[in-house]
Amino acid sequence: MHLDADIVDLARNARRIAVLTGAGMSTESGIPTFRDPDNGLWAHANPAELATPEAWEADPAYVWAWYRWRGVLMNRVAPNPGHKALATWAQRPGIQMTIGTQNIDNLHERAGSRDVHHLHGSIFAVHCAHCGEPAQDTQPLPTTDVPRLDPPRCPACGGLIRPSVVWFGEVLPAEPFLKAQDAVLDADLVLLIGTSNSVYPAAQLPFDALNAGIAVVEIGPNETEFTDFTSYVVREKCGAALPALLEAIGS
Ligand code: BV8
Ligand code: ZN
Repeated sequence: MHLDADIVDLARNARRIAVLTGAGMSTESGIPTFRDPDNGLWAHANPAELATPEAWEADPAYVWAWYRWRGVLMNRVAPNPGHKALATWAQRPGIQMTIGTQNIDNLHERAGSRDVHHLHGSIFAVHCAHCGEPAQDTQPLPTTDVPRLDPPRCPACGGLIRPSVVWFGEVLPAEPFLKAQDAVLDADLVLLIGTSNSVYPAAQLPFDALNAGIAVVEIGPNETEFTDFTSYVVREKCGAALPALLEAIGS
C-alpha cells in the first residue's frame, strides 16, 4: 500500500494523537455502516428514522427490538486489524492517544484501547426513558431478529428502559464530547477514520483541529464531507491502512 511520505512523517513524529472514528471503523468487523442500505440489518429499518425519540415514542417495542438485535450482532463480531493497530500504537512509549467515537459498539475497548469516549453513547448501557436513572441490563438478548420486544421497566419509577445512545435531535452528553474536543485541540495529529463526517456536532471536531492549525489525516475508501478540507488522505480501508501506517513509522 502506498502511504504519502508526509503522512508517515506526521504519524512518526506525533506524540498526542486524537482519533475520531465512525461506523467505517467497524465495517470490517462485520457491523454495517449507516449508509449500507443493502445490508440486512438496515433492510427493514432506516437508521435515520429509527434512531429518534419520535420512533421510540411511536413504538418502543419496535425500536427496542432493533437495538437488542444490533447488540446481538455486535457481540458476535470482533475488533478488526484497524482497531488493534490503534490499540498497539497507543501502547508505544511516549504516545498519548484519545479516541472519540461515534460508534455505539465496544470494539475499540475490546481491542485494548484505553482512552475511548462515546460521543453518541453505548448500546451496552441502558437507562430509564422516564426518570433517567441508569439501569441494569438484565433482559436476555433475543436469539433471533424479532420485530418487536417489550422494553423492561425501570425498578425506580416503572418507566420504560431505553438504550443509552444519543438519538437524532437529542443533545450529546457533555463529558465525552468535551474530552474528545480537548484531545483534538491538544493533539499534534488528528486521525479521522471511517466517518462520512455528516452528523453534527461530532462532525465539527475535525474542523476544530483545522482551526487550531492541527493536521487531520482522513482514512477511508470514499470521499467524505471533510475530504476537501484536508491535504492528508489515505483512500484505503482502515483494516489495511492502520497496520500499514504503524509498520511504516517503525517501532
Ligand atoms: C443534535 C447513535 C441538537 C444511535 C447516532 C441539518 C444540518 C446540520 C445538522 C442537523 C441538521 N438537521 C439535524 C441536524 C442535527 C443532527 C445531524 O447532524 N443530522 C445530520 C444527518 C445532518 N444531529 C443530531 O441530531 C445530534 N443532536 O444535534 O442535537 C440539539 C441541540 C440543542 C437541543 C436539542 C437538540 C445527535 C446526532 C447523534 C445521532 N445518533 N448514533 C445509533 O447508533 O443508533 S448517529 C449515527 O450515524 C452514528 O453515531 C454516526 O454519527 C452516524 C453515521 O455516520 P458515520 O459513522 O460517519 O457512518 P456513515 O455510514 O455515514 O459513514 C461511514 C464512512 O466509513 C463512510 O465514509 C465510508 O466510506 C467509510 N468506510 C466504509 N468502510 C470503511 C470505511 N472507512 C474505513 N475503513 C473501512 N473499511
Ligand atoms: Zn425510571
